[in-house]
Amino acid sequence: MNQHRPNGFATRAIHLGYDPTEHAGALTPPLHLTSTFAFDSVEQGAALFAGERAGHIYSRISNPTLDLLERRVADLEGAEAGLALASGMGAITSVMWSFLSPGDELVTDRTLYGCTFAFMRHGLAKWGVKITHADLTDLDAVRAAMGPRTRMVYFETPANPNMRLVDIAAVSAVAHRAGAMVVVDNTYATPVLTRPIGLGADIVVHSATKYMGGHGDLVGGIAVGRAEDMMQVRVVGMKDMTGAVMSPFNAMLVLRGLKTLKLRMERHCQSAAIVAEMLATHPGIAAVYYPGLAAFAQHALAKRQMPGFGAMIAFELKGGLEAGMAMMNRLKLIRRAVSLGDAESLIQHPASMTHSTYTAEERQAHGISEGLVRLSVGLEEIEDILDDLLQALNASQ
Ligand code: MET
Repeated sequence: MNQHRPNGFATRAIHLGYDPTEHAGALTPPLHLTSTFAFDSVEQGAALFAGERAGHIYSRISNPTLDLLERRVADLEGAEAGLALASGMGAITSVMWSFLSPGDELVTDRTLYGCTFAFMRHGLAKWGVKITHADLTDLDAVRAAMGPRTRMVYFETPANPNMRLVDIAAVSAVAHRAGAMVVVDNTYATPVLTRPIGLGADIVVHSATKYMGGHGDLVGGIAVGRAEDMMQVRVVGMKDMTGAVMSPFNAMLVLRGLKTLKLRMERHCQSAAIVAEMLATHPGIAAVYYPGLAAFAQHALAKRQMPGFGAMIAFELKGGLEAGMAMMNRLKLIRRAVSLGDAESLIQHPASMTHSTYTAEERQAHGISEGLVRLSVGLEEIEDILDDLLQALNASQ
């Protein structure tokens, strides 16, 4: 194995952990489309099952194509080990089932992606885990929420859909003092813009469906953290509880996406900053939530924690829900679709789509307004994105 470890982020995203000379000179890593692995002997198979030998047994447990992806993402996130899963929710649920037991408490932010919120409310709570939604942007509230049975603190930064940021280092310090582990959903920022492990988080989860894959052609998830913790998620959460393993084919697509992740994020950030400025000065807009705007409530934290501000923007029209829906229906280029991080710009209405898992009362209590519009700024030419938004905004005034 070629031991050379390049330094640069993009270089590692392209080369790390793969040596063509070990694979007939193939420039790109082979796709191991296999469900099972043949043993040399019964004894060797038994030794693999007993954990006395390293090697692959069955693709629900590990697979060489996934292995490369797991090592690459772990490296990019600054973590010891990684695990590829069937979806972002597969990653989140496999991590939580691995570490939480009945009677444990989970402290989480007020705002979460709809299906994560629903899993806690309808999954974990039903199995005896107490869920406390605290305002994680307020350190006193974080301290007050911690109890003797708090096992995990979980949050997204920026949060889906309203862009709230959480100070990863400060919250991790409070959580660790109380003996809790910290799990961060880093899907919006990607390791290009935030590396939570270096700031104190224990585990990072991702929907690889989004920026990592980057082309809207797969559903996948990733978890990274300490080798020991990832082994626990692999052999308990994923193997025994969720079975949420990523397919080798999707792992290959994510490996391909990773090669251009940094390049794409640079362009995504550049275009989103221009769109956010345009929205912030448009007469039809009531509020814009984008961490890069000087007027963003947590702009100082954004500058400290993120070298770039991402390409997700939330905003509200002066005409509220009705005006927002009319505007979205007038768009000709930007697609009305959930998901994010694709080459195509995508727009959606959280209250009736991604966050319809909350009741209207819950949305209000958790800071998700009914009129909020969520935009994922894509990789089209900026002039075309602006033209489409402007024609839709101006027509609906
Ligand atoms: N997690 C994705 C999003 O936030 C898809 C959500 S709806 C099933 O857009």
